[in-house]
Amino acid sequence: MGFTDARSDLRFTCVPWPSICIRRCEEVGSIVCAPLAIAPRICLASAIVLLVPACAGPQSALDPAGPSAEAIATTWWLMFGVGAVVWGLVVVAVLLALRRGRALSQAAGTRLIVVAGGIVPTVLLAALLAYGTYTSGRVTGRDADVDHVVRVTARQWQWVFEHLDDDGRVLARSIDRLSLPLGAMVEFHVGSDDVIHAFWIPRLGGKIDAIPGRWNTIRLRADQAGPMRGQCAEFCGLEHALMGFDVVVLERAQFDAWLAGEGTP
Ligand SMILES: [Cu+2]
Repeated sequence: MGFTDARSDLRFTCVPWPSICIRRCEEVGSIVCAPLAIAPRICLASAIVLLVPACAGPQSALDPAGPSAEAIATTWWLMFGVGAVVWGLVVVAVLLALRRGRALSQAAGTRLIVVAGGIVPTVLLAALLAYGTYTSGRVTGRDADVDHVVRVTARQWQWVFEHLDDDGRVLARSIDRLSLPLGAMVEFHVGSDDVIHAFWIPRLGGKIDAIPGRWNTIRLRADQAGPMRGQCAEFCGLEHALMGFDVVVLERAQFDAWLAGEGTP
């Protein structure tokens, strides 16, 4: 079932509703032609992808609880917005081209390719690169003053957290449960006993690799005491999916009491 467009000499195949009817197939009435049916399906798939997982929860990078995660989430939404606008413009351009049903002149085609295919993407990507570079300082906490230091050691299949004093002595130690002081910038020294893992608390910031024989550093701050979870973000073996940990954010006095062995988080 279908028809051949007289002007373009293209053969169109007809498919049934539901879809938007851009052109009419005379043989079967109000149905859409196959080349155009893809647009609403992409819309539906995009809506499902956006709505099903939601954007909140103890392990959501889009539910930030600190400055680093805030910078990442803002960048993500900015890129999503720009991508959505570009996608919408491309769909509109395709629909307009199909409705017109005739080719552009050589000069207009060249101009379109240079502007839409060269200048616009270059400007947009350069702007996003500049913004990403500008926010990278916030993401890693590079210039922040440090209030507390935690040594993080990953191993199959555990996270060991050691809270250090100014001389590097261990004040408190916990496994698969990380206690943090509310509103304090914490510097994490991240290493591994065996294979490469990755330390990641999505609500607080980006991930950083835990590499045997090396200590990587990242600074994160928790500004909310809400539920939080961390997860190994590097496939490290068969039990990788179970290599998560709880994050407990305590008021400073509570945290100090816990650190001194007077409380239990
Ligand atoms: Cu791991």
